[in-house]
Amino acid sequence: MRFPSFLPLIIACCLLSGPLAAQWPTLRVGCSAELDGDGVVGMSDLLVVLAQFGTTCDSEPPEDGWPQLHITELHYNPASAQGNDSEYEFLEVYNPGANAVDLQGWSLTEGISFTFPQGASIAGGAYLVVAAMDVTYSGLGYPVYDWGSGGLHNSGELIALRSPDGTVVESVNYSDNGDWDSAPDGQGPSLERLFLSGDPHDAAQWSASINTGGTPGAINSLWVD
Ligand SMILES: [Ca+2]
Ligand SMILES: [Ca+2]
Ligand SMILES: [Ca+2]
Repeated sequence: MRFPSFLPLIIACCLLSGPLAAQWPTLRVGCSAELDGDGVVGMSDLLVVLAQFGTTCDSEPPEDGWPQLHITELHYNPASAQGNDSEYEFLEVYNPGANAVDLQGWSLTEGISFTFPQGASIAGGAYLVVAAMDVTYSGLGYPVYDWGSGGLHNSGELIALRSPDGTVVESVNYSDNGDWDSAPDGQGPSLERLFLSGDPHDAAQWSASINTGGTPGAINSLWVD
């Protein structure tokens, strides 16, 4: 029979709430185990631990909130002359902050499904690329990750960047019609962000790159911010 790994904790709970509690000396030490705010390390703190048993601790938002990262480029329909979508599609993420951001547990969802692995990070002021095939863009001086299966729809779709607790830090519902520039839809350029203020769902924030294949891992060709 296999006992749960937290069994010793339950036994400790029972002992501390029983006769042993009366004999337990009251010590004044650094109280990192004082979890429920009543000023005493006791049974109620153990219950707090049990209630959160098995959860990971890296999904809590930092005190000043999740850093604002941006989706700055989408190459959703590379031209046939460049190659197949399954080899050349990418999206770009930009960190406008001064500090590096640990990306472990961050994810891209909706249109594609990708979670950044342990050790992933983006430096302050830097770009990274998540691609349909990482080898297409690797070795070019910026971090590249492979999103695995699936791809970016040629007619547009919703893409979301989420922090480790699932908060949508940024999303864009790009398109190839209406007010959206249609040139990125198979004519060669990527779809590039022009500026960061305002709503990323607004077509006015985006334009076709002046470069065939876009500007992966680098500032966008028509950047006006
Ligand atoms: Ca595509
Ligand atoms: Ca294509
Ligand atoms: Ca770029």
